[in-house]
Amino acid sequence: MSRIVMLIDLDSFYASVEERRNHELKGKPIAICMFSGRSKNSGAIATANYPARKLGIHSGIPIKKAKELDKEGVVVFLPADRDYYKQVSDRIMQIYRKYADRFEQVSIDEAYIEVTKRCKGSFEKAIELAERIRKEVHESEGITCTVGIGYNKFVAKMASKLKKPDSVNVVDHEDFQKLIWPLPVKKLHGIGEKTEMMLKGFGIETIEDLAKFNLGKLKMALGTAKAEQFWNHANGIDDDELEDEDKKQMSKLKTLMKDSRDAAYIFEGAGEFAQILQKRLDERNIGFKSIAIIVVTTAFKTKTKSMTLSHVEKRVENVLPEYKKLLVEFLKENPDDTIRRFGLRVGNFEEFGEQRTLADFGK
Ligand code: DCP
Ligand code: MG
Repeated sequence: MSRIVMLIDLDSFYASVEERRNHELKGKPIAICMFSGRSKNSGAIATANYPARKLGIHSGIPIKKAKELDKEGVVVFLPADRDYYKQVSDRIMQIYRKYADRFEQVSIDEAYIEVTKRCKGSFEKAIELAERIRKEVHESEGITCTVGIGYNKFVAKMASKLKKPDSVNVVDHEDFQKLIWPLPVKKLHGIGEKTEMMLKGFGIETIEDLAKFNLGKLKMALGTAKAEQFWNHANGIDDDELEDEDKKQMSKLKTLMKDSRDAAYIFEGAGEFAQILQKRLDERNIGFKSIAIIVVTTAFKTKTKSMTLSHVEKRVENVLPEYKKLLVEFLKENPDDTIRRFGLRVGNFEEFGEQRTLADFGK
């Protein structure tokens, strides 16, 4: 039975919500602005709907530049209303949860759901389910989404990227080489400009070139962790599981490329986990008072080692040394365990909200 994972990404999310909230906006080009408050037009575009994207307006560009691109003055510029978008997002995530064996929210408008059991390993059933979810989201919130379906998280993500907006796209085992291999290597999720240049230096132009490239050489250029990740992905391999999280704690785990007791090796992915957790904490505007490492041993036993902090911490990267200490102590205390999966957890949350100090507002 094949594993089946979906990545569901809402289309031009903030802009779609605004369009739905105010029917007069329907069909017009819309850009959502994150004003910095320094001067009238300072800040960046959070997102733009597809008609505005045709004019070259997209997330990340300065508001000033977006207004220059809007030569005919047809674009509607709106301030971002994140609290409202968050409420819509929370309701939509509840819809996904109903159908998921496992659920992992990645951002305000993106989530993975594992549906292997629910769809009994059938991609046809998964397509039906995806259409049902899309219908429910559209009926209840009036917005569209794109569902990528694959046999792991990476393939699902690629499937969604290939067919935005408003659609369902499947990449199954047979399709992978046909659909993914011909793409330029920069289309591989996670590859930025620098890595792309480096890969081009090796003559790697397509994802197929990367998949067939010598892994040893790649490791020397990119470091072991990155090289293995990109090379595996190029070959359609990804055994990352969905991290279900409840309201009280959240974690990020990954299977190591090889089982190990070497603390430095095991800890290599920790910086990336910290960034992922930080994004989730920031979205909920919460800090944490306890941290833990989670390990799954070669014998598939899950064990944790935790500690309570003396204060509410906002930034996961600040406590990376504490996580490392927990790992070193764990290895000392468990001399017979070899580690297969490793991850970080944060918990014991406190909301910021009104508790912000005056200093926070002065920034
Ligand atoms: N966002 C932001 N700043 C960015 C990128 C995104 O504030 N630099 C916000 C606005 C988006 C939302 O996050 O609506 C989701 O991001 P996506 O990358 O999924 O972009 P969209 O949903 O807007 O568009 P797409 O249809 O490409 O998914
Ligand atoms: Mg989106």
